[in-house]
Amino acid sequence: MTDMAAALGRLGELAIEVPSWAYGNSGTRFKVFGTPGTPRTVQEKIADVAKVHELTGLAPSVALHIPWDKVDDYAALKAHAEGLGVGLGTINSNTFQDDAYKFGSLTHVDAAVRRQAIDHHLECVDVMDATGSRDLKIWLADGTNYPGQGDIRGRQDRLADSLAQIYARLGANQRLVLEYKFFEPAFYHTDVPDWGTAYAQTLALGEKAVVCLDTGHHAPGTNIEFIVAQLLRLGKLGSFDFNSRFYADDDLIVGAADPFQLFRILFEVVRGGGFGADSQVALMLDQCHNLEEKIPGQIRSVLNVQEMLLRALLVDPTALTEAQEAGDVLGANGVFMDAFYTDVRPALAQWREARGLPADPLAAYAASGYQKKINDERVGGTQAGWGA
Ligand code: PSV
Ligand code: MN
Repeated sequence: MTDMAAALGRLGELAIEVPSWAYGNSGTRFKVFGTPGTPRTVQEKIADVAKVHELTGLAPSVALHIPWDKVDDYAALKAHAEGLGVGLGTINSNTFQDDAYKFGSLTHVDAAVRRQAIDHHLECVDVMDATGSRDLKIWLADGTNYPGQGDIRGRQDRLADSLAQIYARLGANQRLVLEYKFFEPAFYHTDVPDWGTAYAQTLALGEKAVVCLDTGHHAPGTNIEFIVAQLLRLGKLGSFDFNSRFYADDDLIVGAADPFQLFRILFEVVRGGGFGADSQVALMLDQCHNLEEKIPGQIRSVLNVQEMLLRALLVDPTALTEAQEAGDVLGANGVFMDAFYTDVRPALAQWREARGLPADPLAAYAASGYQKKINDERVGGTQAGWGA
């Protein structure tokens, strides 16, 4: 196994972008429960992100969602975030909550609706110019519910055309990140259902277009780490939306449902050069905390990624390659599993303390009084939510 000190030596490079919407209320299509202390504004969401970062050192930036996080002055918002010690990250577009998009957005048959959806993305790039964000992340709800309802091929062609118009607006250092999801809200076909489609569409656009892999967006049993390895190999893995799922797109805490899967994914990330200061792969969360408290939920999430990354870094690449090349099936598997089964928590606690961070960030949060403070302060107004 790789030496623990050597593995810990790489851990300081880990940064996880957190989603603004995780700090607001969310729920299922049956009910959105309110929670005391929930932010009313994007500024309050950012304050909560700053708390997560202060206690973990892991969440230096927050992804925004437009129009949920729309403000008049993005330069002021950036200054607010930086004043709290965090930055503004990916800008997420939203073409799934306007009546005009009932039958699609970037794929719609009506040129006027397509125009509206394209213009929304151009507005998002304006926001990116003001915030200094690198990435425009596009997840589309476009699809159909019944065979024959839409022209699958025509929709693909219109999608390509719409994306090209958005791509043309990007600055030199900006990227278009296309996210795929196999179903929901469309139940028959989805216009960007899989990594192959996202790959084909982004390949046609050019170098500044890459793919977002949301771990919750695959059919049960899918070998996600294979997709990670393949997209890294092809130079098209732009970002992750981490979360975990038991059934559909559950958006639960990353690593909660299947820690071993998270380990396998992070191993391929490290193996493929997707981790580290030189990597262009953005590690993000895309989660909702419907029942648990949101800030501890986010702390637990970033810690889960950190723990599993450290285990992945413990895999000895030389020993693994030797066993693989010798056809030593069980030996290779053993190298892998030894790292996975290592309890890294004591070493991590020491590592945190050495860096001036609390050994146990969740306990530190509970002791901080922050939750009581925001519960007391954030009274009145409208709690932020996903607006469904
Ligand atoms: C919808 O499934 C979704 O969760 C996508 O994963 C996006 O990343 C996110 O919403 C925000 O739009
Ligand atoms: Mn996502």
